[in-house]
Amino acid sequence: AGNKPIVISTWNEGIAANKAAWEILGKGGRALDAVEAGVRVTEDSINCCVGLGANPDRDGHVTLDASIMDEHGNCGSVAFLERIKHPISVARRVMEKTPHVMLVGEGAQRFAVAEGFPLEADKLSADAEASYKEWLKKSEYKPVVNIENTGHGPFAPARLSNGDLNHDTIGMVALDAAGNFGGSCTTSGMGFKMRGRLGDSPIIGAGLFVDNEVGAATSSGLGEEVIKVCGTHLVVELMRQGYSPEKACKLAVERIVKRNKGNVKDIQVGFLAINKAGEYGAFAIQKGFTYAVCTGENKNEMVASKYFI
Ligand code: SD4
Repeated sequence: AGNKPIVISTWNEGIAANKAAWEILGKGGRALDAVEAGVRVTEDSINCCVGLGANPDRDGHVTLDASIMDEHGNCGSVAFLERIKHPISVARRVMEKTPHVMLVGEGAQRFAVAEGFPLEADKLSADAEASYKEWLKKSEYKPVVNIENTGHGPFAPARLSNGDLNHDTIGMVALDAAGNFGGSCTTSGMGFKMRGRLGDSPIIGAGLFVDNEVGAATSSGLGEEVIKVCGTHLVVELMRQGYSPEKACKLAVERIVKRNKGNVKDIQVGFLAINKAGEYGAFAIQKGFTYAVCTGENKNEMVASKYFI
């Protein structure tokens, strides 16, 4: 059944992020404001995969990617952004204050500073420092399935000080009381990536897509695979053809599986989506992808995505 307003977001950190988004949505606020406020919570927390506390690239620097989209089809993104705490808000400024869609690297940082965002120290969090030292021992460049919630392997994120493995790259989509969509996506990308590597998260139509006539979708996982099929644009276009959010996510996953000739046991990609009726759904390649669904102040819970294998 449909819900409105509704906000959904990837992985465990989605719960706290949804809560912040709901403070806006629950009062009749705009989806765009909600999805920005929501993922800022994740950017503020120390975790493996979002914000300045996250894992660095293989040269030891944290480089951040983010994108945002509103109900008018406006979008903004930043990529390869260093030393700025809230890339999602910089992405929004790119959308609202420049004639451009994307700013990257040094130019994105310069724009952020000119807009009043503080330039933070180039310093790893204690957790990231420990993970980086561990990674340097072998320096393997190999994607690990569901790294966000397993905590194992060469990309293993360090545990939080409270012992939780509660970390995430976050994508969030929302439908507000007025029936408008907004979406956001923010990440440090893949831990120990090559310097300069961008994933799907800052690419409109890959990590995030919103079309106010149809719905909104976001993704998590191995960004290269999502980019190759224009993943979230595909999900939204499938919903336009009449498929439910879950079915649209499933068909997009199957496209990736097919492109890889079925050899996907080492790849994780998950999509989630909402349609205009407020129905939501998700689908992933592998078991283990989870997302948070919030439809009320006390209705905010984790859901396990269906999966291909
Ligand atoms: C990327 N899609 O940079 C991101 C990483 C991610 O959960 O979503 N991890 O490829």
